[in-house]
Amino acid sequence: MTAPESNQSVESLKDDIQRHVALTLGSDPFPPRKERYYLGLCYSVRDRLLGQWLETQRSYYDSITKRVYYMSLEFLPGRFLMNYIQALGMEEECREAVRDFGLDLDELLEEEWNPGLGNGGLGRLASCYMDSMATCKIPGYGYGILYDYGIFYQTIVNGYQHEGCDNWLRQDSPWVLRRGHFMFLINFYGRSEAYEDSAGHERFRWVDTESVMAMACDIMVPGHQNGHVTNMRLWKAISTRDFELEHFNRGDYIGAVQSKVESENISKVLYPNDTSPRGKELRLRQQYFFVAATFQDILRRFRKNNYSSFDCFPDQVAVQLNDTHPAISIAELMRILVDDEALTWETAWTICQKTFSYTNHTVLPEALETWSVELIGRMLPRHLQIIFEINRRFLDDVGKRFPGRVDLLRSLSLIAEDDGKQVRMAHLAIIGSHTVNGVAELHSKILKARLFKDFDNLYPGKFTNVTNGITPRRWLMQANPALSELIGSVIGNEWIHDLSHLSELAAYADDPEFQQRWQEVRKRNKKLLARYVLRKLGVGINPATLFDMHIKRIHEYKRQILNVLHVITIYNRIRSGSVAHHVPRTLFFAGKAAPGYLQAKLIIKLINAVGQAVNGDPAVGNELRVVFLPNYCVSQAEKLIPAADLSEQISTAGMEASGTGNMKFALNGALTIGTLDGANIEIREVVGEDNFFLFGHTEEDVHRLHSGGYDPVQIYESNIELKKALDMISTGFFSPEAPSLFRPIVDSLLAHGDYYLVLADYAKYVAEQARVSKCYEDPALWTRMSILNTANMGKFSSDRAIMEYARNIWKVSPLT
Ligand code: GL7
Repeated sequence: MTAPESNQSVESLKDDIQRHVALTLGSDPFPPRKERYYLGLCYSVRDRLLGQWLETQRSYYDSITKRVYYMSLEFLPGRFLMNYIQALGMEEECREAVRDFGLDLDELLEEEWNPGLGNGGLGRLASCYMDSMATCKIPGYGYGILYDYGIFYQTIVNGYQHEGCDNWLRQDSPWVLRRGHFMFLINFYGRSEAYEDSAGHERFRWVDTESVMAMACDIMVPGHQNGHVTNMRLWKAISTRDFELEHFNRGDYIGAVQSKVESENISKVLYPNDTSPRGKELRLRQQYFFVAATFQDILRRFRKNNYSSFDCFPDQVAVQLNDTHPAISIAELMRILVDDEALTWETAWTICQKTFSYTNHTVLPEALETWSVELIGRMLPRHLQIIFEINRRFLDDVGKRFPGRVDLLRSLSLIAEDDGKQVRMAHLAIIGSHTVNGVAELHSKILKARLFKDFDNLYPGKFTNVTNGITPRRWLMQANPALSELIGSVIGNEWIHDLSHLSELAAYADDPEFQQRWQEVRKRNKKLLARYVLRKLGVGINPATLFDMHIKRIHEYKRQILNVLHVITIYNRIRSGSVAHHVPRTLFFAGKAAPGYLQAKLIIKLINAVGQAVNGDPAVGNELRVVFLPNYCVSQAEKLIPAADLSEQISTAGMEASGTGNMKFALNGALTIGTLDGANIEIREVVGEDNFFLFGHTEEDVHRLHSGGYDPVQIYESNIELKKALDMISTGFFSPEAPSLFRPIVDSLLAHGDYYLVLADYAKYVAEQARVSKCYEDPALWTRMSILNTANMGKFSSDRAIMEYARNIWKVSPLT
């Protein structure tokens, strides 16, 4: 169902916008003001989707269909307004309606704040998957937390990252529908009490708990022009009245208010690490809060269908654990089934294993979540008991199958003993799920061959791969309207629903006229970006230069440092007059560093310091520019990516699980310089070796070098350009006011063994960058490569990924 014709007319839109300005906002519609009309438009668009949303939700009930619960502590949906407008197919009408009021739609769109409810790739992936679930009509929901404060707002002050509050709900979002009547009680702390039931069996109950309420807040996620609207349900913590009353009765008003505030802290703020924040009590509270609320909602729906037995639960419910953040779900479902529903342990466990599947998103050891036994025991005493019992039965079983293998028991156990007793959440997720997947072929291979090798031996077939994907609606259609239009003009618009159609572009790769149009679009995008940079930073950049982009979280494994070393090398070559094949470049960096990750923050300062030196040096002129764009977020990515010539995907091989920025760039016609890591490998496979700039050690090399024998100092000593660049950093060339400021960076590379193998890959990287410049000097060649990148990206649609999950893991079919 699409919106009725009458709803879609420009006149009806205009009426609605003014009605909302007057009657919803209580504001005078005259003269038309941007902020007011922006909201008026939001409400008018929302009205047009609500009917579809209600109908979609009703259709789930009517068809008694199996549903997917995508549980994720992070979502990065980006701005909603244009996404909703395009889903309704009403872009032209909206443009015209606001134009008639003397306003510009693109300007209104800029009014919207980005909901920063995630850290990076993992959260953005969840949002791409929501979009694809809606577009592919897979019945399901997203579940998460409505944080009052999202990822911090980054500013750059004197080259340093500063973190500000991201109070995105300050002005109430028109997209968040608060459901005051959907409230669930969530318990914490207390103790587990044994008792005998009427049949004389020992049972347990969780008593003397403290509680908080979870209130449902819904956000619509529309499919693309298909009338299907999926729901994203985010929980907000609300203090319980009982809790308050206790204090009020004691006459302690301030205490009552304080305890209310404290309990509501649960949904206050997103943890800003891009790996997991370890050992933080509030973080575990967030995890359990959202898990417990979600399961009450799942059971409410299950019961509504009047099932006679829980045996059919897995036929109705598929739960996808997005990383281990929701893994406590496994203990929670066991608690519900065993304690509340009085099922036997064996039956409950079978149901669990048939219900859950788990996606792993990282192999970095520091990101694998563990919680101390002490903390879980205190906050979730019954769950700890259940985890111990799961572990006891599991290890019993392993012991029987592999007698005498104490080493195996130790490596597989849910409990790590080395560092105080810790619960390994990944092990719980693996044991409690029927399927575990990695997010790119290499990553899934590493899970099986290294990280979870013993589990793979134990459960052959449990581990699989689903390569990540991105939604073409946001990352091509919305972000790059000019390129979308050009593509549409030659191959039609079916790619919006089925990205494999892009392959039809390959036939035009050498067509001079099409090449010219392709270049014109790219030039236009670069000009738009240059204007944006000028507006934001007051820095002028030249759109005729090669736009080279490294935009993602700042992390040592992503090797922004390697890029900086290349920049310094080019800078030195320019200064010394030896610039073979140098093509003028503008380097774009953007990304946030976790506030507690000092080395990453120092890298930001270094990028800015190098930028200052390079940009201010008259010897450099237009040849080289470095800009750091503050506060990287989804809408900034939408501006940057369509203007990129070169995409930097240069992580140490084996460390980037997949990457999804790499896909967004290639889809928009940027060429990639990258290592054989994550999804780069698969991108290179489809776009062709000739259309990809490859360098660097392989994952196996990295593994070997880490096992011994790697000597970065020797590389430093033997490479003059590298030595010079590093010496400049360590002796204060870029920080004359504090010459040793950047020493920790150089120390990590020389004194501390260069774990991320920056020096090992430097020479090959610089050489490959020279090849980039050489190709760029041949516009016909470059354009051909660019077209072929876009043409071959069909595989990386999140629609393909979602259909793989649906078919192979969730066993659900699209609604017809
Ligand atoms: C990540 C991976 O680092 C990234 O490579 C991957 O593309 C993404 C989605 O699968 O997941 N894992 C992770 O913890 N974060 C990621 O972005 C924050």
